[in-house]
Amino acid sequence: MSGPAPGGYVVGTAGHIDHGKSTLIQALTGIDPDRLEEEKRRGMTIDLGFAHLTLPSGRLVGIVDVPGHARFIRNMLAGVHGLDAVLLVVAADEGVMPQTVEHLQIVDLLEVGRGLVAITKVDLVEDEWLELVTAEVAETLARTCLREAAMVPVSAPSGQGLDRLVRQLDDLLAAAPPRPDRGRPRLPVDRVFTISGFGTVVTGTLVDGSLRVGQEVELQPSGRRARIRGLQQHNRRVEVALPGSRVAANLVGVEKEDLGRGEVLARPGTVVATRRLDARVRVLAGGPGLRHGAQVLVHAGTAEVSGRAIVLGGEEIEPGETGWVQLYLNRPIAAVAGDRYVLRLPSPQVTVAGGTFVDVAPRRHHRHDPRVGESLERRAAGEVLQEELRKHPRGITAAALLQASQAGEGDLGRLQARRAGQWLFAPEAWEALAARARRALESYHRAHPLRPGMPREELKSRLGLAPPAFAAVLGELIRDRVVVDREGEIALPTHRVEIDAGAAGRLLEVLGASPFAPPSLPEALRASGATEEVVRALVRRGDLVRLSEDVVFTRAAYEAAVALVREMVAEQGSVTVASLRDRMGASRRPVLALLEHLDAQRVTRRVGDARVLR
Ligand SMILES: Nc1nc2c(ncn2[C@@H]2O[C@H](COP(=O)(O)OP(=O)(O)OP(=O)(O)O)[C@@H](O)[C@H]2O)c(=O)[nH]1
Ligand SMILES: [Mg+2]
Repeated sequence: MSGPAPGGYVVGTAGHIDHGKSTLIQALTGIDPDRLEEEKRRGMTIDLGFAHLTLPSGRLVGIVDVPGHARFIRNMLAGVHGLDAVLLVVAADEGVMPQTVEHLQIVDLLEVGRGLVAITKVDLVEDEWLELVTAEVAETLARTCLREAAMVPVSAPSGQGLDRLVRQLDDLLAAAPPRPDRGRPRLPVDRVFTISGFGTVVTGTLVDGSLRVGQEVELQPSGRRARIRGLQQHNRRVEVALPGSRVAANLVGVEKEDLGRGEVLARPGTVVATRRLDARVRVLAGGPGLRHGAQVLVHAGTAEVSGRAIVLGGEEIEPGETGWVQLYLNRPIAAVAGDRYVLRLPSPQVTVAGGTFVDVAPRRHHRHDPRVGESLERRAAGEVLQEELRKHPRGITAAALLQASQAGEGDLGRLQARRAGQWLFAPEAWEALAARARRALESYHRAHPLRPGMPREELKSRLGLAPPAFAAVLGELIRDRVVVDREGEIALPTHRVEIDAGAAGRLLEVLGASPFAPPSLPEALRASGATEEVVRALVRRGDLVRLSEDVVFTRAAYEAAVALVREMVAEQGSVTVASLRDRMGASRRPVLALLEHLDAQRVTRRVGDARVLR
């Protein structure tokens, strides 16, 4: 059931300078992630590097290789968003060093949660030393979200341990949950370049939704519009890029000079830029703490923006504590609630805290108003509710949702949901449902062009909804004019019954040739080449009137016959099969069918052998 994700996975390296991150990636993938001339000259990674790998299971993994040098930590920070797992690299000869710790802190603040440790350069140390280093790494990991990460000793020159590392990575990713598709794709840009003949290309790790060739997109915070001309994943062209993978998008309508890190490519109008954000913050233990009013560097996605931290409900958040802050930025960033971020202090340059944005469009708060913290708590709980809602693509009742997420009734107010009766749907789930209904009806109309629509029961099973949910959903879909109700069946608003004019014309001609004594329906069908389906459609359109299984009149003949019956009843008081047959010059069969039909229509009433008008 849980095969590799179709879109792929993204893994990032982490670790101190010179510990062998890039060498390991090259040994694993055959791709040198150090692509800059300066990197080659200086023998170190300066900016993010990229490679990719197919694991034994078939999993496609995009790799982001980060620099270890403390001076390039901002580049590292641009590479760690949206990772499925982190590959922490610690050199056996040096052990845990400052950026081992700092990278780990960052990974921990971003809650990457899944990781693997490569102890590199084992060819340079004795076994006892390796044991000491392994113990030291385990102790360092113990206080972080990577406490359960496996450690694999490797050596790049000899290839020792590489197979095991690859297998461990495969196992690790097998346990990774599928990336959520929230119907709101975002690609925080981490690289921009031009390819002659193609123009501007941006790359990044795609989250929250998929992108498609031909789509109109918007870049935020700049607000520039562009169109996707082409997409690539791991150097292969794709029509659709799925969330949770490395993506290169070739854009029409923007220049390289207009773009850079911090821009987020998204569908127009789906992501806004903001300078004020409310956030839950965790301050690192052993650091300086976070004072009210502190100047900070905010790293989120691939953006880095300076601003001020307004501590809510106190003067300082102490090392090791959590609290609430309002971040007021010098420039807007494109973020959504639920995004993770890291705070650094500009001088001395140190990673101090991180957490989750809870509100990306907040007001200014009274710092000491206790209600602010409470309302943020509730908002954060709303996120929990939203998360829970996303797990139910076929809808969930409000009561069940509250129970599943342990939230209160009041939290429903902030929930972004589509309501259908008692049922709630995440906006993207609703969109998907409407799209499924549209697709099902499109193909139904194609297969049955003469039917007014699809029976409700069939649509219900196509949508896979529980009966009470279906009734509510259908009501909403009709209200939205996604679908319409045609004589109790469900159709697309654009569906018109298009009767095969040739066959229909011939049928009307055959039946109209002797209007009161038409051939039986099977004969008429044979003579005209029309089908039962055409008959039903002509009856629905009013061109034919069906009197019995095998007697069908044209509308004109029917109306004339009814007029004749009325006239005869007016003249003679009643009408019999025999008298009507004589006047119509028809055989008994159609006349009988006509009178029985008129009885059933409650136009006439039978009295003995005769009929009178009702
Ligand atoms: N003996 C030995 N040397 C290694 C091994 N792995 C890497 N090296 C050497 O260590 C040095 C640094 O390796 P890099 O891969 O550039 O290290 P890095 O972690 O990418 O460094 P930054 O990107 O600058 O943080 C290079 O000279 C490598 O050849 C190993 O397993 N054994
Ligand atoms: Mg490197």
